[in-house]
Amino acid sequence: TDRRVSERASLDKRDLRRSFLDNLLYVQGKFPKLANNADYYLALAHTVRDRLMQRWISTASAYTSQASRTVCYLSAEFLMGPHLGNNLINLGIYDETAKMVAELGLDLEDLLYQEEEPGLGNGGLGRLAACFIDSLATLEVPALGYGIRYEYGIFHQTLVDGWQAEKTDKWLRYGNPWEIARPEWTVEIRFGGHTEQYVDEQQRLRVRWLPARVVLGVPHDTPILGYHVNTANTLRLWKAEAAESFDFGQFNRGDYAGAVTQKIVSENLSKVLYPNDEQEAGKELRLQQQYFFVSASLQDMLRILKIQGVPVENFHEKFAVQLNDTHPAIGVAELMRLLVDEHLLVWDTAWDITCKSFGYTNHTLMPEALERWSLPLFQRVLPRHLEIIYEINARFLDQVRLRFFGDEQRLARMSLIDEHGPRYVRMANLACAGSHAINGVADLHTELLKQDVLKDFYELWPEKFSNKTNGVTPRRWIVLANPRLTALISETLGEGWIKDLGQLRGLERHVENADFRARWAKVKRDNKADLAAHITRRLGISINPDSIFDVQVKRIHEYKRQHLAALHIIALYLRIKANPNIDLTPRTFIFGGKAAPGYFMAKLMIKLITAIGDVVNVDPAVRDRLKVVFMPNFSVTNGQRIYPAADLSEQISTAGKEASGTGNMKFQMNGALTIGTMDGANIEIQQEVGAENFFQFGLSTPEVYALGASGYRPMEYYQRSDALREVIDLIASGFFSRGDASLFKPLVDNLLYHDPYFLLADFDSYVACQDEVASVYRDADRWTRMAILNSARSGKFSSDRTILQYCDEIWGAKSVPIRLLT
Ligand code: 26Y
Repeated sequence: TDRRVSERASLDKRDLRRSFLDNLLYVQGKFPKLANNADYYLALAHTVRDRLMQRWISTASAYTSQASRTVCYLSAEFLMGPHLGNNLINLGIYDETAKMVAELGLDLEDLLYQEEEPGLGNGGLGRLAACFIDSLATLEVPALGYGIRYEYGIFHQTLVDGWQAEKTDKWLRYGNPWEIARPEWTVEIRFGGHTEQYVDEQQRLRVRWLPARVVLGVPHDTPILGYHVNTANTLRLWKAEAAESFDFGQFNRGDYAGAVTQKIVSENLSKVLYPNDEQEAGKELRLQQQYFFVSASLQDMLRILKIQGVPVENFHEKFAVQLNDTHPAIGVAELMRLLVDEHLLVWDTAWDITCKSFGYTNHTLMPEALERWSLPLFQRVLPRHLEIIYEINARFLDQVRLRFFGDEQRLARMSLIDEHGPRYVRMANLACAGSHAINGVADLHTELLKQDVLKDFYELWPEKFSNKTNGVTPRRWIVLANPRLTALISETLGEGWIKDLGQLRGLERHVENADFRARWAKVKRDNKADLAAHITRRLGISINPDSIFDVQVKRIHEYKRQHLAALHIIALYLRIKANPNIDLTPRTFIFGGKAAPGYFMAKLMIKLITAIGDVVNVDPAVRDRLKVVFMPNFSVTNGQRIYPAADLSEQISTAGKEASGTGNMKFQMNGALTIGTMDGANIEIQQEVGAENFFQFGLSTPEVYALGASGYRPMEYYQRSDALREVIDLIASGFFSRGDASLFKPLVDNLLYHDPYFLLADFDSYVACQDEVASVYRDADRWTRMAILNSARSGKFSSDRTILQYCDEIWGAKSVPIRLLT
């Protein structure tokens, strides 16, 4: 048996092949003649999984025996993307495996595309969590990601007549080879009911929570392997199940249907990811989801503490618990409940432990995204937590009262309870009060938090605030997504850059080397040809790979201003119509992104883009100088095809609205130039690459604020700019909607009479900047130099850098190298 174990862990090509065929037989129950690509994918996934096990076990064993601090990243979303390719890269067997399957007549890429990606997130926040756990493992930091195992991830987007349509994401349909259920570590999570006071044996007054129902949380673990290290950390996602013992009463009374209904209600908890981002919905099930995974995770930490024989008083020494936005902020009240009600600690000790454990990351400046729960709803779901929040609030406001004597308005603003009108629990205030560290996700964002959204908290506790500019993992976003660029960079610099992205600076020395530039340009050209072929295959649109690939992929939002890009396309179209022989640099506009299903304006923005494409792509007068493509179902998988093929990265949010952006970094690493506003991390990208290598336009944040304060009248911009007026008039006329002038009226009227995101104010500046882009692109060599410098100077935006800062400045966590157990 020893030999079997080592063979199943061996990275040798012959053993890989033997395991692969073995798994096809013993896991899939197929022989090669009958097997399809889905079978081969699963056989390969199991082959790779076998090779993770030894690392995973060795890691778990090392963490159990050592007293090192563990990072617990609490996030309602983990947008992981497919695991197989990433694990092959991190194990260092990608090329070997490609050869091995090729010898069997298979194409590794085809097998990789069989994997249904776990889309357990909406966008930036969920993908950031995924990049962070990759970096934590690569940096060998003990860490657990805690979240929800949604049965349905983010919906699958299709286009029907140019409108978004949603389909459920049945990602678990064919099973999930990457997870292992751990039913032995199931926990109970309580909901509803009421509380009562009692006196314990020591004559102390205590509170007992008598819940109305109990749901089980069953952990499902996925190994997260670091790059070329033995560390395999764990992503632990909770699945909700019915507590059997609870329906038995009903069952025995003959209420079979009632018992089954109870089961369904319980299992609904982890059924579906809410597809809204940046727009608070206040749904009861969502609060239940949040409490469900947070309570399960904190109970799990207490279990681990107990195994290790660490007293609960030392909780904060063992764990650094990070709140990914306010979605898990109920954890502050839950840890207090666990420590005070269940572990019988005195309040002050429990509060000290809680504050030392939690850190809070804010991801938004948009008021409509700040989570709050109506008091009656909160009371109904979490009666004990409401009492605890009242107690936290009373003590907290006492502190504020002393510091800011007589400032009643400040008290009202800082209170954990919003009492203007109907009352709400404010989750950001709870997160701030219960955390020792509060951070934003880019320099500008953190400054705006301090000056605006969290100003009162900053004035009370300036020392708690810091910035942690976001980053993304170069393993997935360069090595896996862009093998051509990876080969070129590694031939030029060696492979050190993959773990130390600052080394990309070494490319600067090659900018003046014409041969290097030619190779660089060829990589981009080949990537563009691949994407063009993909688009033609899937959408039937022919694409010129020598045109500028001008790309905007991200969630659809008014503040992200995809419709500003749409206005620019129409302006170019109008130039062609006015002057058919105009010498225009050919462009392919590529859009992708999902709209929240209930967000009418975002869905109308998608329709506008597809409607423009329907006209421009077929008008013979355009002569292929413009193409507009909306790629359906933007996802991690599709992103991996798109970023490597982009020339121009559109980062055009209204200044002061995008907390950071992370797509901007993925484009930059892959050698795209950015056209962007001075918003989020764009500012830091420009600082790194230099203003001469960045296309900047638009109002700055102070200018946006000033214009808003002075009474912005978008109509004046419409009247003043001929180009803008013609564009708006053409949409309003029904030209893009087969004469139906009413279709885009809500969008047009919103721009003319409100324009809350200042599109019209930024239009002229955007178009002028785009003209500059077109003229620079004509000098291919100049463009390539700029592209190389963009990649060369992207080192700052590795999530490894971000995570090292969190470790040093917030978590106090250190790397623990893992020795393989044999
Ligand atoms: C409350 C609920 C409706 C909600 C659900 C998801 C609210 C917000 C979200 C997601 C927010 C999000 O993805 N924010 C993005 O986080 C990125 C990572 O920090 C930033 O780069 C990006 O600017 C920000 O919009």
